[in-house]
Amino acid sequence: MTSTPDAPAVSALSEQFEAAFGSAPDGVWQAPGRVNLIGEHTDYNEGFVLPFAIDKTAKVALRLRGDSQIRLLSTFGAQGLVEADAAALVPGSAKGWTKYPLGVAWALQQRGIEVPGFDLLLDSDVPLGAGLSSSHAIESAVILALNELKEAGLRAEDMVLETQRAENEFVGAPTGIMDQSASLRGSAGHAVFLDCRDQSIQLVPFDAEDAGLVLLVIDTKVSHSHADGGYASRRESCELGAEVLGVSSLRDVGIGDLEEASGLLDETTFRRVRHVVTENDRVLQTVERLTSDGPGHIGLLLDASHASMRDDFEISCPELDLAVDTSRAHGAIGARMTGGGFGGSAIALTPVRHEQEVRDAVVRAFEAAGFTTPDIFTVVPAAGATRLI
Ligand code: GAF
Repeated sequence: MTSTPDAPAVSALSEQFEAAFGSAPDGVWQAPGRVNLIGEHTDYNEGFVLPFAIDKTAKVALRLRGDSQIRLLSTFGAQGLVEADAAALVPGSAKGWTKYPLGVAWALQQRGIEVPGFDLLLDSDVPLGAGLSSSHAIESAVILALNELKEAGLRAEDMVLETQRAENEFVGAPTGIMDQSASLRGSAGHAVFLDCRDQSIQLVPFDAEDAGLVLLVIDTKVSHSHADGGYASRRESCELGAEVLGVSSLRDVGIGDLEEASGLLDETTFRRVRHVVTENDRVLQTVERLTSDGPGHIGLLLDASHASMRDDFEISCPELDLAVDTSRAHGAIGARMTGGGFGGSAIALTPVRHEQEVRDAVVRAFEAAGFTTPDIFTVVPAAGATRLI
């Protein structure tokens, strides 16, 4: 299924840009958020991931300027008009959503691409802080726009690395390459099976509807940030594990090596390593099952992935566990937290006939636990980043 760009909304954004900045944008670009079906915290270990682009997007109307002034505005307006100087961008200096376009401009400059000032208006329906990668949706739309307008000739793989540089060095979040790969390289109706070692991809058909299923996203409303310590400390544990085991990355550790690894690593590091090693294997199994049998046959792998993140990697939280357990108890065939963890969203692969029951049960369970009411919606694999006008 394709998400058809909403033409009136795109013209409205263009008109709003003109009203704010005095003339029409050079164009409007759109990039989606993502859910990850499976393969968590494997990307920065050169492993495997299986995310897909979702039918929720960030749109940017953008026009290059003849000077070095950058002016940034959003339709949700929390920060008002933010100004910066393209010739003096400093990592760590920006705030809120403006970190992402400024980070991309800075990263391109580090690559030797001259980025002048620009005016930018952002509109986005990717929920913020929900673990659906609203930040990479903005970065992907902006890098696509600047790459095109500057005729920089970057390939998708290069744009993936430059948005990673923006996140790692400008924003200060030590994230990998999964989210922007899904956003930039996603395809309607498909999950993106990505080998993070060489960025090769295989598009794997994922049609839940055809299998009588829906993929529910349960946004727990527990907001998280990858610039907080939890994500970084997991990454450090993986690096330590690889160093002690004498490999360049945990990609080179197989399930058969785990027994020996348990004697070499401290208990916590071993559990972190075990998560990554078994998660890589689950991604491969999921791809195999999707290809041979379809989405109705991956439920147990999703469940096992969640258990591994909860118990070995320790990145779940009570709200995510409750969303997963309640979904399973009310008919979902598999459920797991998705994304970096410590909050954000869970996904629940649910037979259509149980969809309402799962939705109601999760809302009731959150109420009974005294948690904030979650947002629950369905997603389908949608197209990757593109220019709209
Ligand atoms: C976040 C990061 F941005 C990704 O790179 C990835 O590590 C993910 O957490 C965990 O799988 O979304």
